[in-house]
Amino acid sequence: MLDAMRNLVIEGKNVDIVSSVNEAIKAGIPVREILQDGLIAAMDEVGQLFERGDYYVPEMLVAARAMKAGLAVIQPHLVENEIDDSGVIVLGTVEGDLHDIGKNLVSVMLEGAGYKVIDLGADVTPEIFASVAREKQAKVVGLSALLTTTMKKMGEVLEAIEDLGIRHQVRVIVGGAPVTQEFADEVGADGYAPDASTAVALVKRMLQV
Ligand code: B12
Repeated sequence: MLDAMRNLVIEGKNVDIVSSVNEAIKAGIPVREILQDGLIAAMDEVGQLFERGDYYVPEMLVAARAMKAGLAVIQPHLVENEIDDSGVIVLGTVEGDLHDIGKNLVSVMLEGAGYKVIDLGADVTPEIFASVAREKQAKVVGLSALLTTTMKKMGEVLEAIEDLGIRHQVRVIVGGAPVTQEFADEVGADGYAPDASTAVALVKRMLQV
């Protein structure tokens, strides 16, 4: 069933994927498994097809659309808790980067864990991150980047936050496929997580202290 689901994403079947995910839920496959071994695994394969030159940007785009359609089906199942007022989280993909699937997943999982998330979308400038963080008194700012060229923007967001004088009030966490703990340390971020579930655990730890 998960094999078939992966193929539907890879082929960009954004209508059939909805019934496939619904069937998997009905069959009792845990939603985390559908997410990890179905939808996310499919995007990894799409990335490999692109690297080999078998897929181009249009094919990646239709696959992304199918992934989003599947994600929308499982989204309500990921929400577990009441909204927690312990802190606003501002989230976005950095300037120049249009990849938003991973960031959306982090957003869904954080909301699912009960946090209030302000999602700024993709291609967000350092100034916007900083000014919204100040205006909304964010406790955490989460930055996503999928390109090695745009991950450098993360350092600029930290500088913009510093420039507004709010660095001591806000924790900055970073993620996205090319980002590592080492890179997070280099740019002076407060935390890094390799996936959405780890991101939730990281935020929970940060907001407890
Ligand atoms: C789908 C896709 C696209 C779609 C994006 C659609 C969309 N709305 O997102 C489109 C077609 C637009 C696209 C465009 C391009 N893409 Co593209 N794309 C991909 C692809 C296949 C999948 C990305 C994805 O959604 N993965 C699934 C999600 C769930 O994983 P994730 O993003 O890593 O997120 C997880 C973690 O990283 C983490 N996380 C993510 N964000 C955050 C944030 C925080 C705070 C935390 C804590 C954690 C966290 O949690 C997430 C969930 O577990 C990847 C290949 C890959 N395997 O990554 C290439 C890939 C990222 N793209 C690539 C390239 C080259 C491009 C283009 C430059 C192609 C071109 N020639 O035009 C353009 C760039 C456009 C731009 N300016 O951004 C390269 C990047 C290479 C590099 N080293 O920089 C990749 C790696 C493909 C490849 N193998 O070559 N792409």
